[in-house]
Amino acid sequence: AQIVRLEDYQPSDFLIDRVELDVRLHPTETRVTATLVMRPNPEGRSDAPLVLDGEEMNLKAVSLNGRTLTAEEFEASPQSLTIAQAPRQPFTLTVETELNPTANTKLMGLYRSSGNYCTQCEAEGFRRITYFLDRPDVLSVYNTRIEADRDDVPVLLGNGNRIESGSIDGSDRHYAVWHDPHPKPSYLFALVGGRLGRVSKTFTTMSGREVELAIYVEPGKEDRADYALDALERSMRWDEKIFGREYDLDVFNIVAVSDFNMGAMENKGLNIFNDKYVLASPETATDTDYAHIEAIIAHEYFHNWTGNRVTCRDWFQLCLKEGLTVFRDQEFSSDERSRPVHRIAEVKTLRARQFLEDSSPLAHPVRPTQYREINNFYTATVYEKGAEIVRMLKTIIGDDDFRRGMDLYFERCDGTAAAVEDFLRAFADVTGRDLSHFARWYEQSGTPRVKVKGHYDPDARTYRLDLAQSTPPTPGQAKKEAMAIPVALGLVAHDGSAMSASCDRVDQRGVFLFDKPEDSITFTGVASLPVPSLFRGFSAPVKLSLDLPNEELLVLLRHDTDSFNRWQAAQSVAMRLLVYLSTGVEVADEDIDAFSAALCSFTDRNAQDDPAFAALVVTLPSEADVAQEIGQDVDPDAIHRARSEMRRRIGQGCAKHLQRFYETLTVSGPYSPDAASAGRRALRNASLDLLAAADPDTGEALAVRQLESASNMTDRLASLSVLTTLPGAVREEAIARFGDRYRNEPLVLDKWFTLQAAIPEDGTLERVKALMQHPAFSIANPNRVRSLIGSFAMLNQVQFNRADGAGYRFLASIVLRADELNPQLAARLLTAFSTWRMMESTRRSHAEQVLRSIAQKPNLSRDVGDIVSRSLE
Ligand code: HT7
Ligand code: ZN
Repeated sequence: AQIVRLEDYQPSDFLIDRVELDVRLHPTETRVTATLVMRPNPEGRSDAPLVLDGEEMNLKAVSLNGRTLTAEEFEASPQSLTIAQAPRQPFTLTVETELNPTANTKLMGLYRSSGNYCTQCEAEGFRRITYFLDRPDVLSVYNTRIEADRDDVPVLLGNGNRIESGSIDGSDRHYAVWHDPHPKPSYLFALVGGRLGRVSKTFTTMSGREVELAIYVEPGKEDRADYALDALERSMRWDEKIFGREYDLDVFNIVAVSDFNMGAMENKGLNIFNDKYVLASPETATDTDYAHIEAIIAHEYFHNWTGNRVTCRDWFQLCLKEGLTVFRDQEFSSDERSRPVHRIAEVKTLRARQFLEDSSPLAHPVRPTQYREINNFYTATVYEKGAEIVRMLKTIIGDDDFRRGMDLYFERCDGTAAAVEDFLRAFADVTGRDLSHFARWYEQSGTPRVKVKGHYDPDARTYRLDLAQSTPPTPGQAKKEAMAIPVALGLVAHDGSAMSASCDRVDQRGVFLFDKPEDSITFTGVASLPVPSLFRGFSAPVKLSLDLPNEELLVLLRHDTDSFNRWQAAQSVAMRLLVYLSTGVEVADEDIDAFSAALCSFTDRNAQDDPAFAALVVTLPSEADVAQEIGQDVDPDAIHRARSEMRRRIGQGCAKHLQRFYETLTVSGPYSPDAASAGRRALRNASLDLLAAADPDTGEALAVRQLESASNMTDRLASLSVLTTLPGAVREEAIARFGDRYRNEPLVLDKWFTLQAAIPEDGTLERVKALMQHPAFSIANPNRVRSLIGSFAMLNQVQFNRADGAGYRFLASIVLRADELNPQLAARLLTAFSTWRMMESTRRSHAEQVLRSIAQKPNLSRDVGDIVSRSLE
């Protein structure tokens, strides 16, 4: 397959200033007439033919400046439309095509979901609607006329503002015309037609303009959109306050659909969402669901400035909009909720997904330099590591300069398709700093390792830190350079008393910029042996190796002023014990008891004031985290046994405290998803989990009682989750009753699929196969496939990685089936194999065999072909 390279970027030879789109919706024969007002690009080649992109296009007619072209004047295939002798002056090209939205199972372009029509154009879906210059640096003003049957499709939505609507005389059809005044790339185009319920409210912007906010959902589910609508309003207010960004149209519409490849899409003025990230009620959604809805509503809204007003020059610049927008949504959630708790959640995800990717055959830079299939680059690296780069920039230059740099970036780049260089230039210009070394974060893949050793000199009262950095080789990058790493740090006295140490290499914000392979810094005025607290707030996406003994880590857990590092200290001790237990290194009982005792007293001190934080501290690293830490010859069964044993020991050691939390942290009154109530539920349910690990009979009784009496999905699902760890008739009965109770709630059944797919027992593969026959399951629906099959492959370490290879063979069979319908979905499932090289040899050879057998299949999609070949490299 053809490889697209960053170094080959050329401006488009033609531009499209205006697009008039006439779409006549029909289930199988939708007619699209595109009238494109075009001109040669002064920056393009002067003798180039006009080549428009297409995919599965069915051309009906083409005319130039009103004259129908003869067959000799153009060349058309399903993939392209070429006019060799295009005019050298402005011209109008009119192209008519026909599509079949019902047969579109790829969910790219125009397709149907539950009978409604919707579109998904990012990255290259617009070419499935009409022939076009389908690239993000071609910006056009769109007018869209949508026509459909009035009874079947009463709601017609497009980008921008609605300027006209009406009936078509003498027929049962109606139409609406939408005008979007903001020039945009084709990937931000959207339309929706369907039978939909609506909730709305008016928002007054900071300059006093009134904007109508509306969310469209399946009729009857309107009340489940209230929280999303509220989150939208809060996001708009926050972007005004924090970044000075105001909304720029008269309406902002969101539509929830049940078949969607990703979370949501930021189409200008018409966001389309996976319904999972809109619909919420206490009966159907957990606290985590509410938090995700809030974050994704904010994320898509924030794209209005970071992505839409300033868009990307080419798809290599994807992090310019995605990394920056993730950073913005993280900041929003931190301001709306608890900043330390949110930071820990971000880092957990980053490590679980991005660090894993960075150490796998699929590792790539935040700004990749080549791709075969762009859909495979919507990755944790582009999104989450991309956000970490923006955060590091802010850490290095400080809050005020960061805001000044953002303002300059918006001022300079508004209405343009920009590159990462434009972004960095704004910050270099406002600060006078040279950011060329920092820019390496966009180019170099792999997670840097920072090794640190501390040396205390009691006579000189100095403390020296020796630092060394290195980054392991990744595909295509054998040799690595040193990175510019901001290290936020401090020293902690063993008894927690304040330390008045100072170091001239550390700035007034407590940050040392470590930008050489090796360096040393010395603190003076250090009265006693300190414990170093490094990478406070996780100031850089690196792996730290600093061999502090457990007792010193527990000093940090007790006394560090940095919340993130308090949590990190507990995780580091837990990880050390889990790795030892998993790999046969002897662990003294006293070490586990000391850790357990430290956890008891820590949670005891924090349970009432900050239960959400305490819940994170008592939660052990996952089995996948431990596998990643071990890194080679991984035996998932040994890790599972080790983690179960640790949970049991901590549950026993802390039983009294846990029981007390369980009894006292109840939340009274009607359910509210606010962070304080969610925090109480989180610690209470974490306590239940550990109590059940320590004493299955008591745990089972408590969980059954909670399942029956719970007044919200958070508590109900948590108790069912605990029961899934306790094999037997009670569990099976509980699973069956839950499935029956929610048989008409697909989003709840997704949770039910996930819990069962994650059961770490031998029967799970058969259970998953049986659940594929459940009436609610469909291989064509991404949410169902991800919750059942994706969870099995990504969450169930022991069963996916079965020693007999059956888990791998099963996933391969599903990937091949899914690939025929929806290649994007299939390719994402296949990334579960990215850990195969770290497994022990039997599993490794099963995985390799399965990957090779997939690679040999004829007619693989480009998406799956790309992932399988990179996984084997
Ligand atoms: N910008 C959006 C990406 C997206 C997408 C990409 C490929 C295929 C389908 C897709 N749906 C949405 C979502 C976002 O990050 O905001
Ligand atoms: Zn995004």
